[in-house]
Amino acid sequence: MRAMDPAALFADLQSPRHRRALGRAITLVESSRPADRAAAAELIALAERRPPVRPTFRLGISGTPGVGKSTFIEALGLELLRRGHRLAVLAIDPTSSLSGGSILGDKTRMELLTREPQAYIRPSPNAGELGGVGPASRAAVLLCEAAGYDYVIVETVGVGQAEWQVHGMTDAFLLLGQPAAGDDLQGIKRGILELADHLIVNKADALPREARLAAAELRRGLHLAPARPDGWTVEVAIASALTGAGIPEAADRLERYRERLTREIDRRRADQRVQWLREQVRRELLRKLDVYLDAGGAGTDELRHRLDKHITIPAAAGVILAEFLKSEKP
Ligand SMILES: Nc1nc2c(ncn2[C@@H]2O[C@H](COP(=O)(O)OP(=O)(O)OP(=O)(O)O)[C@@H](O)[C@H]2O)c(=O)[nH]1
Ligand SMILES: [Mg+2]
Repeated sequence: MRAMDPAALFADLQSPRHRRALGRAITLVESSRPADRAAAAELIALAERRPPVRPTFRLGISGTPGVGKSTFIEALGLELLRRGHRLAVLAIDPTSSLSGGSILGDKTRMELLTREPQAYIRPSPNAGELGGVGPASRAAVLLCEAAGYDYVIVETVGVGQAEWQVHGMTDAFLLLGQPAAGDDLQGIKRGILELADHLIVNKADALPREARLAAAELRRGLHLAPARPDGWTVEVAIASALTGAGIPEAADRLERYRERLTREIDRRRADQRVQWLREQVRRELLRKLDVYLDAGGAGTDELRHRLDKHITIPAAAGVILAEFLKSEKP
């Protein structure tokens, strides 16, 4: 593949060719090829320097495997399009998901959305590792916004760490539950429940009574959590992504949340950037350390030799780390 010109690609994002350009742009920031890294960094810099004029909204959606996230996003997404939004979805590709989502039907279960000109769906290939959010997800959100999408949804499978990741990169976090998923708050881990700005029990069509019970249980769980500093009351709604019941209400509620947030959106976005920076620094450090360990610095024989010399792993690790840090000094 020939090297990409980031400036030309960025210009294409704002042209009628933006859809194809967005696909290429996200592929570029997801690329781990050393040759792509500089171009990706330049593209991200361009997007950061030229933020969209129209305010944007970033919504994270999570829930245990099979809870109905994709079906819900399809229903909510169509509702958002009716309300005049342009919607981008960073979705999980179920064929690569640990959830073992059905392989029947559309790849992402968003068949109708896929056909909408005002919607863009990008299946993420890395659901297995981090619940669908990878290192490039933040950049992908930025690029969607640069391409004119004012509503960006990030879908993730609830695997513990993924919820924190998505919460840290979005303006609102919606957690989906389902009826009769057993004890302990529908399988939602405590701590995760408290991250949610919105809670919805899906599949109310199939098990209406159980859905109401599940909602009541979640409300009790929320009661135990400390009150939020922003004063927002987290409600637990029930809905059916399949029949569409409760979907307009969910969109209303999100819209209200968005209006409220306008006042403090700058602070929330600033927090997101700080987190992004931290992640970037950590990732870069690990990458360099791996290069060091793989290369001359401490090859396998060398490491084995160190172990013989120092006997314990912690002692050997300490020495190697100190040497690595010294080697990084200018
Ligand atoms: N009865 C009923 N079934 C639903 C509803 N929403 C989703 N489903 C079904 O639940 C199954 C899983 O739906 P998905 O939308 O793929 O769930 P998901 O959470 O995205 O799954 P993963 O991405 O694989 O974790 C599918 O068979 C859907 O048709 C609903 O509201 N009611
Ligand atoms: Mg899904």
